[in-house]
Amino acid sequence: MRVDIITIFPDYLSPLELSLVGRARDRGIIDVHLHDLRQWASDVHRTVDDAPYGGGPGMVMRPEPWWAALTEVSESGAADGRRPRIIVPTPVGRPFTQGYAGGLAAEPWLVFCCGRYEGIDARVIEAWADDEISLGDYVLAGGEVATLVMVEAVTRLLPGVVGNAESVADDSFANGLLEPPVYTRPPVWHDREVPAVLRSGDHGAIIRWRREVALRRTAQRRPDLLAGTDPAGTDPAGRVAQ
Ligand code: 6GU
Repeated sequence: MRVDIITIFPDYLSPLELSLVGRARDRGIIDVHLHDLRQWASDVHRTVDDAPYGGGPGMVMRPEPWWAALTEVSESGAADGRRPRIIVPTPVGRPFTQGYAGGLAAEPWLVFCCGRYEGIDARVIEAWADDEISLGDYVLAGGEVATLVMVEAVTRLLPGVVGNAESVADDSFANGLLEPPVYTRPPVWHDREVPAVLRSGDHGAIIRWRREVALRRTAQRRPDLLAGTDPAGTDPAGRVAQ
């Protein structure tokens, strides 16, 4: 999979050199390209923002550098007849979910557009974005951290990245339930015992116990998951509504 990230803070994405994503890059499973948006700013000051039409606080990212960046980045793969899926992280997007991550993992090429300030001029988004995606109901300073989250969630779904494919299939949300707690040795620690069933060797009983605890945990912490009212973001083929 190829991943392009356009940002005014390429250094913000340096965690992608580490750990699971870093190893996937070393092994050629994902090919990450970071781009500094200012390289497409045409004035001497490399300005990428301007005041909002209609007034109000803050600044808006100007359309010209974004348009030039997206044109050049998209064309860089056009020789292979490829077109990227273009994602804009934004608090006004549809929710990011495990199902949506799974849909992205099936794409050959993703482009993340990291906005700052009050956001990117809406004409860029109308013309270029396939999806506008939010991490949740809170506001971050820009799309960079959200992009880190999405790239990590997608990378661990790519074949060969996580050793045991079952550990991905069992993840919280993969089956609609929160995972049960886990334990390792020693069997007693600070007067706290590992549940006897997990040490019983009775595989059927262990499966039943885990399912029961997962259900109880989900009912207590995330009743919305049991109600099946998961918002539109789980549609892996979902495109931004125009
Ligand atoms: Cl994707 N971006 C920003 N700036 N804030 C957010 C977000 C994204 N998701 C939740 N808050």
